[in-house]
Amino acid sequence: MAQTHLPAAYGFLASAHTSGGRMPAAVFATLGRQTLLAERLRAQTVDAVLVHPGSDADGAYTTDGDSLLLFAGEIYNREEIHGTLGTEESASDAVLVTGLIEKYGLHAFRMINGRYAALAVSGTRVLAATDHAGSVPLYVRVEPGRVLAATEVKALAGAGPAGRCAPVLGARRVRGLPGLHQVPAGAVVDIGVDTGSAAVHRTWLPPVHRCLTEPDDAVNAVRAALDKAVVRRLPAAGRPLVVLSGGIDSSAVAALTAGASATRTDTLSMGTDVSNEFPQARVVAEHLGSDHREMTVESGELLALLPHTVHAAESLDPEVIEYLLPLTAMYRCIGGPPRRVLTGYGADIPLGGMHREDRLPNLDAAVALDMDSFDGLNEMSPVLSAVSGHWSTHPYWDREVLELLTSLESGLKRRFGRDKWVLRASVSDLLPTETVTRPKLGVHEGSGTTASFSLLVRRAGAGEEDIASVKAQVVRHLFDRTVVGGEQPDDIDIEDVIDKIVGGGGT
Ligand code: IOT
Ligand code: MG
Ligand code: MG
Repeated sequence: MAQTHLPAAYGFLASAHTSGGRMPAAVFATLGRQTLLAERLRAQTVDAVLVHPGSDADGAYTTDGDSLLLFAGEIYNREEIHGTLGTEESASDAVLVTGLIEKYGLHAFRMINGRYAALAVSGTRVLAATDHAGSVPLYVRVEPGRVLAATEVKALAGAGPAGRCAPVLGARRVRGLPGLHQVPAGAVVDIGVDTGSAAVHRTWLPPVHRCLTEPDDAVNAVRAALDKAVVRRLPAAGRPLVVLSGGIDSSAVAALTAGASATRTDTLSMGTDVSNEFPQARVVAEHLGSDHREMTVESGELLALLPHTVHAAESLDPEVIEYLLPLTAMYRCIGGPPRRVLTGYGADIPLGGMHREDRLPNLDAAVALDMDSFDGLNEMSPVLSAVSGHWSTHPYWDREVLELLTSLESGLKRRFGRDKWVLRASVSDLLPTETVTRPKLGVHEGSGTTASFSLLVRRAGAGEEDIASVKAQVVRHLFDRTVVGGEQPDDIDIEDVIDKIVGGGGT
């Protein structure tokens, strides 16, 4: 049986070919069972591996002799899709996507509000698609006669020489892995397998307009949209788990979860021996009556997980890695059977929360820049929690919530001297005043991660002015070894890496 509270699959690796060729080994950081498919379609053959949390992957693919669809992740606007297709309520997400493709062709992906990567093979064509945020990363390698695709690029690292690989114009190439491209966020790549042609079509773009909405209307709209996004993400069975810092973003998610859930809510906070936000999270947990757990990670152990974070996120951005490191450590400590985890991640991007900027022109410039530059950072990747079997989902990056938040004029984001004002006002009846008015603190600050990483770099002998560049080199080095080179993160000693980079002026 598939797990009813989890997606049917977390990821996949696939080879669609008209000529032949071996599929690379199924190397995933994602933990799960693997199901192998070998389908001889009319015009091509598909070999695939689905990685999934339940005992089967039945809801993650469809096949009918001429076409095959692979789907990792989940859809949040299932009801609307049922409305247009007339499908059964029990239809799997893969069945819904197949129905949308039959009706709309590659434009199907414009219709979906979800957290997914999909591969649709039909005739001699392959469509490779991500959700609007590219929140389940997807990579492709195109050569005449064969297309490879995978939700983790490390699974394609052993695909052989890139000599015959075709370019995918408009898609980012991957460091150290010639021939590989990442499918852009909110895009579908239309590939002709026999010719190796590839064209990128956009299915979503961040809004660039801003709405001069009445403050009360904006507050009500944010509350309604966020509530809907949270409800759509609750588990069908079992308790929801919210990762809670006690900041406004995750506290709002926890409050809406507790209000809508048929069961009690579990909340979880992480901290380190250096720093934590435990008192602030406890205030929220007590107010909501959640079953709350705190976990403390020793900062040496935290930093030792840098290779694991890069291995899971496949990201080269050193700042993003600092945000994701404490979250990686936390997900690893959850333990037990696979859980559905709701986060407050991503709220600061459309609301400009990271910028502590009170001048409205600058605030909107920061929002516009961040909404233009998130693609490829992989900060929302499900692999971060899936390395321990858990499924994470981010209500603020629900397509409807994200569009609404992004498009509000900056005076609603910064108002009465407060950042993220519209969000704070929208949940002020659900949370203690001290939570609603609490200033922003980033996870990398609250856990002491940035400070601990800097200290390690300084101890290795780096000067103050070199810290940022050393960190960037460390992240690149870890990417080269764990993602490109296939080394296990457990086998890498982070202090050794830093010593070599600082001592040798590089590696
Ligand atoms: P922050 O907003 O502090 O945390 C993101 C989420 O991680 C929280 O909402 C919460 O669900 C979880 N979390 C954070 N700290 C803890 C903790 N101590 N215990 C348990 N859960 C916790 C960075 C940031 O400030 O995180 N993320 C930004 C965006 C980064 C910038 N990216 C970009 N420009 N593309 C964010 O919007 O989340
Ligand atoms: Mg936040
Ligand atoms: Mg925070």
